[in-house]
Amino acid sequence: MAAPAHKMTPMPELSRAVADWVSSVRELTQPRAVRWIEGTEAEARELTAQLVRSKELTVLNAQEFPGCHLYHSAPNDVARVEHLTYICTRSQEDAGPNNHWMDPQQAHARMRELFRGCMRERTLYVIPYCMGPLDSPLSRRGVELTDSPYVVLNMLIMTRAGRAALELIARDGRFVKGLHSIGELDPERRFIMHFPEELSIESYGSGYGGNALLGKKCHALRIASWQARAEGWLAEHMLIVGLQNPEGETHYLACAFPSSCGKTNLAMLIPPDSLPGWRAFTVGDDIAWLHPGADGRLWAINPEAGYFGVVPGTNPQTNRNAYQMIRRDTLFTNVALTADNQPWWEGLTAGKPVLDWQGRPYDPARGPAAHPNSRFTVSAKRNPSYSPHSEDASGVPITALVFGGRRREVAPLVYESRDWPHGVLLGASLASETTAAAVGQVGVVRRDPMAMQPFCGYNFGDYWQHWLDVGARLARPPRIFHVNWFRRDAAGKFLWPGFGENLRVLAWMLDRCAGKVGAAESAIGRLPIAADLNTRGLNLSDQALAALLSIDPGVWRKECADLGEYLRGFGSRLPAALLAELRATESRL
Ligand code: OXD
Ligand code: MN
Repeated sequence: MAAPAHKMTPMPELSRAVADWVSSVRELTQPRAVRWIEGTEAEARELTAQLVRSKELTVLNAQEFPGCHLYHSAPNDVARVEHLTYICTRSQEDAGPNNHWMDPQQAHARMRELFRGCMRERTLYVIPYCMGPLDSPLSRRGVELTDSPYVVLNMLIMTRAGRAALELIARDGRFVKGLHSIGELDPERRFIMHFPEELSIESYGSGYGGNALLGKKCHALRIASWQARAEGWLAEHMLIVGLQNPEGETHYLACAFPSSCGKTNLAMLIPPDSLPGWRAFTVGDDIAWLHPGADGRLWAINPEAGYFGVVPGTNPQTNRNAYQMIRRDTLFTNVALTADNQPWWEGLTAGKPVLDWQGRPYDPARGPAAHPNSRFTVSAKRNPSYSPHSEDASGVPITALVFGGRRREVAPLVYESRDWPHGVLLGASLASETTAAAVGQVGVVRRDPMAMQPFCGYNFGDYWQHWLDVGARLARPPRIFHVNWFRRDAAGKFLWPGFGENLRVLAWMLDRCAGKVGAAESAIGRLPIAADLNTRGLNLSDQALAALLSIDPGVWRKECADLGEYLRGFGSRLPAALLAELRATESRL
């Protein structure tokens, strides 16, 4: 007689805590049905087919882009909404001047009114997920409840979602609760609320990735940064890349850049022909969770399983890996379409758009064909440079941390901090021109410490102290660098070629970490000695290199004065050690 088929426990029976919460949300939101996400491929296929039938997804040209689909978001819902994003802690001081704050009770009451009955005629999806490898002690878990099947498809790519995650939740009992509804997609009825003290998130009125895929910015940065502080680690807006040198040694770097400043390109860097023997491996493109290890080093995991990347500008020259990666099994959001149903975006040299990102006949007078913040969602495993260590339960050891901004002037191409506390000052001093990733004016310089301005779930003053404390615990801390790929000359031309050529700068950093090269001490930190930076084969004049490595003391005195004013805004929460670092820099200037 055949053995009876193995019967799996129904998902609602796996965790009482999750089931109770789902029941209470069901009562509040009144969905027509509840569906628990198992995380199987068949389920993803079925949901995709359902969205194709309802015309929410368009199937793209199956010859050129097999398995790819296009989604149009509401035109008023195309970016993160920082002005509607709140940290709701009992004390306003704990959220800090860097966050919008609302009293938790008031926020809950407001959100309850929005959520009440909002899912009538809709299905409530229950998505248990794990941020980080399933078997890693560094991973953390959550459950997102949403009425958006588009969010489900994205979460299935971006996280380890489904039954396995729920089994882990059932075992350790702790999870971040994320409740999401697209609501009416009305910007007047849109809020992204975080309750770090309760490990919960409530997001209403937006279907855009950063506001709606709650595992990403909301959990893996805002809530996780709070958890990380309590537990002694760091949740950072950083890519993780492994660089293998011609001798075959691999070192990992974690690099923080503000949104749309080339993190995905750097994470997937293609070594130029002029640097033979180098290889790059991507561990993560947006978020790093950094844990002090027993060996005194800092170890990193990428909590995500996919990339939610900016599409425009991606082409075989700028990022061949990304270009190849998004040619199959990719969900595109807000790109344009060609006559033969291929996705199209600014930066592609082939093809012509006929429909713009809103599905209207393309008219250049109405602006770009693809939205400047149009996105791809794709599994990290599709990346040709996917690191074989991406799933390592212990993470990868970090040799160097890199902070960078988009600055036309002021910051040199690269400099190194004197030590960890000075490195924390370098991170805290990050400033960058704003981009299309968030609603608001583009191209204005704003302070973005550690590239975490939109993402730190608590008071920056406490956060910098936490950085100082973590560093003090590391017997073998990574070295800390600052880069600026975006410096321009007087005519507005970029001085540095960027993209794969950035490897030259990263190679210099690794030489510094290995003690192979010296550096020129300057008031702001250690600069490369020009001869140590490999510029062979680059069309870079001596004057351009000198300009890239120059600092203007007058400009820097002003920069320090501005930074000091900003830092003092954190009052008594500002670590004295950070102010001392700034004073030391000022006196050197
Ligand atoms: C992102 C962002 O989407 O930083 O990664 O805005
Ligand atoms: Mn980001």
